[in-house]
Amino acid sequence: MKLFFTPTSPYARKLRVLIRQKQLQVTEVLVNPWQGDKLDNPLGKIPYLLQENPQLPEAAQLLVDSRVITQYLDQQPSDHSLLIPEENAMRFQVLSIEAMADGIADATAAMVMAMRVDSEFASEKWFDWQQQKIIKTIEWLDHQLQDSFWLVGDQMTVADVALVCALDFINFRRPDISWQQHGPSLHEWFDCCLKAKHFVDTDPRLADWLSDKAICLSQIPSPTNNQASGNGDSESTS
Ligand SMILES: N[C@@H](CCC(=O)N[C@@H](CS)C(=O)NCC(=O)O)C(=O)O
Repeated sequence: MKLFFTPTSPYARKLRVLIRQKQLQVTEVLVNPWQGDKLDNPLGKIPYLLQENPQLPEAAQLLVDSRVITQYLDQQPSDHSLLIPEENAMRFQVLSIEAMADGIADATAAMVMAMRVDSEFASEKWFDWQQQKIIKTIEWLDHQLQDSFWLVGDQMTVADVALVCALDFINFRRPDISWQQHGPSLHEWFDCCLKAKHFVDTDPRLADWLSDKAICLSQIPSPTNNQASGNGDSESTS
């Protein structure tokens, strides 16, 4: 299996934490959609996963969107417990919180993008609208932490992983958004979670270091990838 990612993407980080947590055998391939790397995902987005299972038709080997990929990875054989519970009520609660966390990352990425392009769409009102999505979701999630350390149930799930990645993405790209004021319990919880090894190892601030270490798309011999170039992340919005 190969996961195609950029080190600054909160969606990819969620998957990379999950891979480490479950000790799955996945090759992480560093790509840069903004610098012309040719991607298998027709949407031109990362992360995406290639299963490399010769028993499957080629089209079925490609998995796109991190929320599809979390479910796929969680179902892979592992000695570690599931990060998406099987019981329906908890399962959908976890998936819903994962979607909220990704929504926080979407709103943050949209603001980063808007600041980089000259867009009349990106008025002050539009920025406020994006920030309100983030703040209201954080306030809502802050209430979820009242009874237990984890967001759902009594062990870590994809909901926790996704939210830590999304909140750290705000800190990384929009540190001026003081989300901590709107989620004091979440703030304390976040600081504690962030110290865990898998989050430290996937810190987007390590991107420069990582680009030397990770496998680059341009180094993989494949006829479909022969136009690949570069691995920097200077243009990335994520
Ligand atoms: N919903 C998608 C979002 C993925 C996404 O937006 N990825 C960004 C990087 S963080 C991307 O590839 N952007 C390039 C583009 O949109 O062209 C997921 O969860 O995988």
